[in-house]
Amino acid sequence: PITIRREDYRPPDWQVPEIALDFDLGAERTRVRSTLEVRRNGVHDRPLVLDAEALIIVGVTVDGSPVDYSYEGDLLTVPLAAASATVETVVDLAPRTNTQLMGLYESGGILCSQCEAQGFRRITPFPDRPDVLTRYRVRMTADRADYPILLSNGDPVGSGESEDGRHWAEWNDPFPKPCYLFALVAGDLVANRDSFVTRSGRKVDLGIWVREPDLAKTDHAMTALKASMKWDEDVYGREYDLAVFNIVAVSDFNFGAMENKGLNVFNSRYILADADTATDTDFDGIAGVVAHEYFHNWSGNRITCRDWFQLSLKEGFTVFRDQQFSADMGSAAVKRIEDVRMLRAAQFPEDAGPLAHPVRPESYIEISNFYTATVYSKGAELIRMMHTMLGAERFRAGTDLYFDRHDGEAATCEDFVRAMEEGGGIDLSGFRLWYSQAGTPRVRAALARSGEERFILQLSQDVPPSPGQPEKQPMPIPLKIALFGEKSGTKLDERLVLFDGPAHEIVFDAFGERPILSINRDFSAPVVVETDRTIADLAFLSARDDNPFARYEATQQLMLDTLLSAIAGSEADHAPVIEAVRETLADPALDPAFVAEAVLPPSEAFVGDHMAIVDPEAVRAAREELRSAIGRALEAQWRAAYSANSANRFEYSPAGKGQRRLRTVALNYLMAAGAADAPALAMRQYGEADNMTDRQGALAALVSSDAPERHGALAAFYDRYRGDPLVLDKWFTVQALSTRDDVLDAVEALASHPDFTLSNPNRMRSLVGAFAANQRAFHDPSGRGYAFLADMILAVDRLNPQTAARLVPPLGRWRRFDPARAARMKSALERIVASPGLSKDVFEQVSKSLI
Ligand code: HT7
Ligand code: ZN
Repeated sequence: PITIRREDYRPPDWQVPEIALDFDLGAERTRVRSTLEVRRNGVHDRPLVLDAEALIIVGVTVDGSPVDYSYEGDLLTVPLAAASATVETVVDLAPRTNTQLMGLYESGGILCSQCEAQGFRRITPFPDRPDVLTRYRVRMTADRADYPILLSNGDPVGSGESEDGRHWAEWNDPFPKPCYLFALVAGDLVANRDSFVTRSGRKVDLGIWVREPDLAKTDHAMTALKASMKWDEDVYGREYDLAVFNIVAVSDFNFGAMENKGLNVFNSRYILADADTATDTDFDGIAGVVAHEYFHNWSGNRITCRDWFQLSLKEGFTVFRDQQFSADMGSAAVKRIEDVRMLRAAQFPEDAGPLAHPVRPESYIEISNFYTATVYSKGAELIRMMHTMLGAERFRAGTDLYFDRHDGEAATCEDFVRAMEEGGGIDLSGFRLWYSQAGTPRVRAALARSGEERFILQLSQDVPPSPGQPEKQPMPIPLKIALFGEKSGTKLDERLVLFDGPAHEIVFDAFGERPILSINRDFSAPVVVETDRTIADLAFLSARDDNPFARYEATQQLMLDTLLSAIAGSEADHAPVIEAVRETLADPALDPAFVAEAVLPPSEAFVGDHMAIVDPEAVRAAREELRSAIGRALEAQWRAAYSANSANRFEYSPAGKGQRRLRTVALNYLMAAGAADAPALAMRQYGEADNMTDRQGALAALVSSDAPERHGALAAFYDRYRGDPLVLDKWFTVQALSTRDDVLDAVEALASHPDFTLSNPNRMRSLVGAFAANQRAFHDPSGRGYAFLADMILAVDRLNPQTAARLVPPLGRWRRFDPARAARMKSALERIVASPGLSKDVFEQVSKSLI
């Protein structure tokens, strides 16, 4: 396969200012007639080369005359002598057999498109690259009974009847866009309709389109959409620009959602919600993804990417924007904790493994493999660091300049940084390194007395090597720090330190008492911090730090240190953790949502990430022992927390969410304590729940236990929800994530369950993706977990290479495990790479994982 390199970028040979698309739609066969106005870009004599993948070419004409074209290796080459021409292509495709879910495909009887990153070439021949901006006019003709609704980008401009029960509709998008933002949907859909009046007084018609039985589950998404539209006006001064904004939900989708201009297409899991079927996490996810896709209208659509190496320009910035939105809509502290937990769970391991790449990658084989936690979440952290260094007002001056200067363009990460420098008044020369250098910096911080009068904070950093980058330069790291007096408990100092060399010292005059260091407050930089703080220091901060994130972090560090020393064979002293949890539970000033986060021990994977060689059994045992000790020591407190947070009426509100979360955390601690009545309590919670959060929480607690009730609860859940695919996904996931010893058997059996299918990405991930995230079960010493995943990857690859490739990273972590496991993981990878007919998606991930 060919490697594409950032340094090889050159502008397109031909621009396409206009396109007229005419679709004769059918699930078995769709005919696409495409009329391109093309214009030579610069002085050259190269032919027009159009990307065209898996298309049946019916005909090609230039200015109305047939032409001698060639179609080889996914490229359609059309000789053109003049500086401009009208090129018409006619092609056929078969949406029903398109299992890749890229291009035009069928999902639950709906015809829908997915073009990012390179799906448009599977619909019609076109220069499929984001720096070709085109105005689209789209006409669709389809059977009226099967496809009564015909949607595309922009505004509807006409519709009518055709012969034989067919009808047509025409849409026009006045904004030039790259072809990855093209969308088409045809189906039997109904809409939740609403409207939004923009700050300049324009009315926008909003529609969320779903299949009729799902209509009642769309109100939350609509509320989130309107809140997003208002928020983007208030916080970034960005107004929506078309008269119509439509969203369509489909069941088969490779990703979360897609920001096509004026016609977002969503994975139904990010639209459909009601109390009976969606958890609070689902509700939050819906609001976040609806906001994310809406915000792309400016950060991505009005200003798009010059090439795919610039992907984080739109994705990092838009993730940052959706994180800010969610923080403003609920608890900012809890949102930050969740975002950091995600970053550490997905991005830190990626940055430390064989697939590590910079936020702006230098090369790729298959761009779909670069929709990664690094490009998205670390990319968002880069924007956040600029926000931290500039402050809200100057950051806004920077984004205003960026939006004004580049509106209507295909821009680069460099353009964004330059706008921040000029608009915000800051020199970011050194900061650019964050875009080009992979790896998570490790910061060491030590605070020591120097003579009678002073304290010195010594900082040092190093950035580990990563593939292709053996030597690293020090990064500019903005660290929010504070010092607290050990005796007085008061804050003695607080500042933002920009630490940009290999080492740095900050001198503080004496305070009359020993200061305790609070560092990387709010997680101001995406780094790993190691300090010389004692257990007592961490306990102090856990109870008294006034920065909620730092307070959470201190408790986590306390738990992590306790777990690591137990794993290392020391006599486990659980007392400081128990006391910290006791204090957190007893603090009336704390919000239950925060408490629920702070009292949970770090995940098994996170603990493993802190070991030289991961020992999944030892991690599981130490963590379960700690949970059980906390459960037993604080049984009375857990009972009290359980009762105090057992509200009996569902309300989706920050307070309601926090109470439900803490309630189930308390239930889990009672289970861990071995309380005799805990399974009955879980069963009662399951039976009496008026919402999915409580029901799923109780089910998960039972499924991980030996309680005989677990079978009944699983069966009841299945019977109740077997007709609801999104809820059935939860049934698979809860079993794949169980902490029981028989998970592997259960997962293998579930893979043959009649409701399991590889062709639906949600269902496949609900079992296989969840299982691969269950550290203890996946890393079963027999290697059966690895063999199972390899079989799944190979089977999925035949249908949907993108989805298959996303399953590879857990196997790629072989260097982190003991030689026996590493050998089995490697041999699973070798078996995959030796398989005939492998996609380039899976090939890239597996071959890079073996190096
Ligand atoms: N911009 C969207 C990316 C996306 C995607 C990428 C690869 C394959 C399928 C896909 N569907 C959507 C999603 C987003 O970040 O908003
Ligand atoms: Zn996005």
